[in-house]
Amino acid sequence: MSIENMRVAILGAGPSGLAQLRAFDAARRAGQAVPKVVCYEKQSDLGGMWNYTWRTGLDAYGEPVHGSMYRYLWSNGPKECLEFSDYSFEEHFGLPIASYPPRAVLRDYIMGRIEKSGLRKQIQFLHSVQWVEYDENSKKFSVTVRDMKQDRMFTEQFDWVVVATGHFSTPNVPYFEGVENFPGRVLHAHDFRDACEFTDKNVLIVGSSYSAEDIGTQCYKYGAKSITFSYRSAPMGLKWPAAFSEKPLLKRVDGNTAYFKDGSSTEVDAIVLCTGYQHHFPFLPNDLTLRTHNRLYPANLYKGIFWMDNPHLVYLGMQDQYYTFNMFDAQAWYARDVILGNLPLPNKEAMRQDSQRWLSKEEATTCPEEDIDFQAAYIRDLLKPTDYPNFHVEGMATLFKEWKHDKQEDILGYRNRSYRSTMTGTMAPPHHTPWMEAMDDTLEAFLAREPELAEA
Ligand code: FAD
Ligand code: NA7
Repeated sequence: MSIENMRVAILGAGPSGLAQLRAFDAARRAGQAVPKVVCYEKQSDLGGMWNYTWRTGLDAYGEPVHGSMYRYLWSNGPKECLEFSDYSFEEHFGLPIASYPPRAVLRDYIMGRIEKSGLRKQIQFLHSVQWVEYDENSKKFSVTVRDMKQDRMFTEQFDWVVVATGHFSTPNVPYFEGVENFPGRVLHAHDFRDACEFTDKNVLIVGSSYSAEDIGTQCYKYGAKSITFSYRSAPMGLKWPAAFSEKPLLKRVDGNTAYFKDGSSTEVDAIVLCTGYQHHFPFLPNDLTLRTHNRLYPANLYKGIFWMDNPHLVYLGMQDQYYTFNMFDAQAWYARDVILGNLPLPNKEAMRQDSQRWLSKEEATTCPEEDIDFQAAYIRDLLKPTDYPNFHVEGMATLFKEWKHDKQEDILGYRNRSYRSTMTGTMAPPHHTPWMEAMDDTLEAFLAREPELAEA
């Protein structure tokens, strides 16, 4: 079949799906023949997780709400570590900006690259993918989609399917004894929207990873009285101010009292379960479904991308993430080149062996610094054979390590730091307002040159 007659479905228009659209567009601009690409997105706009919604539970059309982001969310890593290699922050904003932007600023950046390329028209918004099936005889996928506005189903055939539906949307919600009688609010991080709800409250946060740390510090910033973290495996061990404490795993709840594994207890007004997310693909049959926990190298994916039992099914962005936007680009460029026939796919045994080598390496890492180096090596491996503009992956790894160190030193102040872009060489200017005092998370407030005035 000629490339032009081939059809590719991209499921999801978040950073991963958009990377795939951009990768095909770059090939087209370079004069290569490209397949017909259709992207189905269940939200009304592009941007994926970076779109804020006030909704929780189901959306206006009865589909599960994708968004897990909340008001006042600021990047939890330096923007210099997620910069696109083919579209720098300076190109987008026309001037250097501080290293830790709020959500709206990063969303604007993601969208800017797509709007500039005119790729929006390839996305069918308010279209939710319901089912994907593969037919061995025709070698085609049938993708069944719900047009949410019309409430109508239709099915189309594709030669390749790219799953880019994210994996931080379906909450993992453990049960704790007595929680059904807890008199205050109990929610998962997926449904957390506004820290102001917890002003003057004693908040218990279960979990010890990114969501726990960020929702805990955010509640404190907006006036929570105390934050108690409860960990399953290990405490975060950061230098917490007096209002914070770390406890072992929650054992049970009785009234407002939370009891922990070490026998201690504390009174709390609200419980936020920051207990992670599930990889969840309700639109895929058993034999095409990726089943994994949140890890740097999910099993059964060649190059972390191709479903080994049927490599015409591509998964993007399914890894646990230090690197984000530019890793998705590296994956999308690699997938594109395989789809275009520029890169060969080896036989199944060779794919299995390659995957096994990476899995063994991942299992041998012993600390976050080694995890960062592992993900850098993975990205380098993807970049080598493609024409994605080369970038200083290892330089970014150094920035990630600095970031880890900065957080260790000052969990409430690390967002005031500046880093140098490995893309443009520009040192980020300091932000006009320290993070703990920056209450306005709008793009306008962030880009303003004036410090934010503290409320009288
Ligand atoms: P997503 O952004 O989740 O996009 C997936 C898209 O698929 C969505 O648009 C969704 O609507 C769509 N979709 C899902 N199911 C269907 C379906 N059945 N049919 C059609 N469309 C569907 N990363 C950072 O780099 N820095 C940060 O500071 C940061 N903070 C984060 C904070 C939170 C609270 C969360 C949850 C994540 C954060 N991340 C952060 C990680 C973030 O997930 C990635 O940056 C990025 O959004 C992942 O892109 P993605 O395209 O793979 O998935
Ligand atoms: P992560 O990074 O996957 O972390 C999940 C956390 O939840 C981690 O601390 C787990 O503990 C904990 N967990 C999971 N199950 C349980 C149970 N049953 N009991 C107690 N604790 C549990 O998810 P996050 O939401 O923090 O981060 C995901 C993304 O959102 C990330 O990109 C951020 O930027 C925002 P463990 O350490 O495994 O024992």
